[in-house]
Amino acid sequence: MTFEHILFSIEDGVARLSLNRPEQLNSFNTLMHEEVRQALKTVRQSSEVRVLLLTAEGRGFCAGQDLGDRNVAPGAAAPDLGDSIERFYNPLIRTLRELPMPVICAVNGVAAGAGANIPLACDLVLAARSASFIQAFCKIGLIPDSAGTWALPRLVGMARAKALTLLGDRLSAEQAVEWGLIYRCVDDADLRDEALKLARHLATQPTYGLALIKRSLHASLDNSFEQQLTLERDLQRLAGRSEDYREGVSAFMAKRTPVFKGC
Ligand code: LHQ
Repeated sequence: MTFEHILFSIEDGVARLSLNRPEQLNSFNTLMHEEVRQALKTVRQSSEVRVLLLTAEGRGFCAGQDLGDRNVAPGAAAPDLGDSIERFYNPLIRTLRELPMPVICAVNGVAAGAGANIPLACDLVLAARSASFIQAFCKIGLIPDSAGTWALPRLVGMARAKALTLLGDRLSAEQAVEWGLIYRCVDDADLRDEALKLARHLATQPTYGLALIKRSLHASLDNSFEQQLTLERDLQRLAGRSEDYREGVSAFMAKRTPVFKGC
C-alpha cells in the first residue's frame, strides 16, 4: 500500500500511521483524509493489529484543515463546511474513538484546529515538551469541530474549555498535562521511542479486554451510576469468556508471564 500524504506500516501488532505533509504542517486536504480513512479501514479489518500509533512527520503535528483548500474567493457562494465535517472529520473521529484497541497519539509539535482535537479522540496522548495545542477555529470565525466541543469541557472543565476556544491561545504540552487534556509530556528527543515503547507494550496485552475497558469508560460519560453498574456486569461477562482471561489467570496462578493473543 503506497500513500502520498501518510506513512503507514504494521509490525508486531503495532499499526503506525504518520501524517506526512510536513510543509503544510500536516494540514488535511481531501487526499490525506482519504488515505487516513483507507489506513484506518485496514487497521479495523486486520486481525493482526493490536494497537494504533498515530504520529506526524516534520516540526508540526497537524494544523487542521488545509485552509488553501477552503479559501472563499470574493463574491463566491458560501461553502458548505458542514459537508466537510460530515464526510471527513466526523467519520475520522468516530473511527478513532471506536477502534477496538488502544489508540496512542504522539504529538510532536503544534496541533491546531481539527489537528488539536484529533488527539483527544485517541486513548493515550503523549506530547513532545515543545508541542502545543491551539483551538485556532475562533480566529477564522469557526467553531471547534472534530468533537472538540464535546471533549474539552469533559477533560478540562467548562471555564478552561471556554478560555481555550474563545481566545485561541497556545496551550503548552506541559500545561495540557497539568489540565488533564493529555496523558504525558516527554522530552522532544524521546517522543518517538516512548510512544513506540508504549505501543509495543500494549500490543502484547489482552486487546479484547482493553477494548471493553475503552467502551465502558466512554459509556460512563453519558450513563447514570446504575446504568454503568449494569454495563460493567455485561462487559465483564464478555471479558470472562475471552481466551486472554483464561491465560491471564492461569499465568498468575502458575507465577509465569502470560502470553496474550488479543482475543
Ligand atoms: C497551512 C496551515 C493550514 C494550509 C499552516 N492550511 N497551510 C473543518 C472543516 C472545513 C473547513 C474548515 O476547517 C475545519 C477544521 C479546522 O481545522 S479549522 C482550523 C484550521 N487551522 C488553522 O486555522 C490553523 C492555521 N495555522 C496556524 O495558525 C499556524 O500555521 C500554526 C499556529 C499552526 C503554526 O504557526 P507557525 O509555527 O508560525 O507556522 P506557519 O504559520 O509559518 O506555517 C508553516 C507553513 O504551513 C506555512 O506555509 P508557508 O508556505 O508560508 O511556509 C503555512 O501557510 C502552512 N500552514 N497551517 N491550516
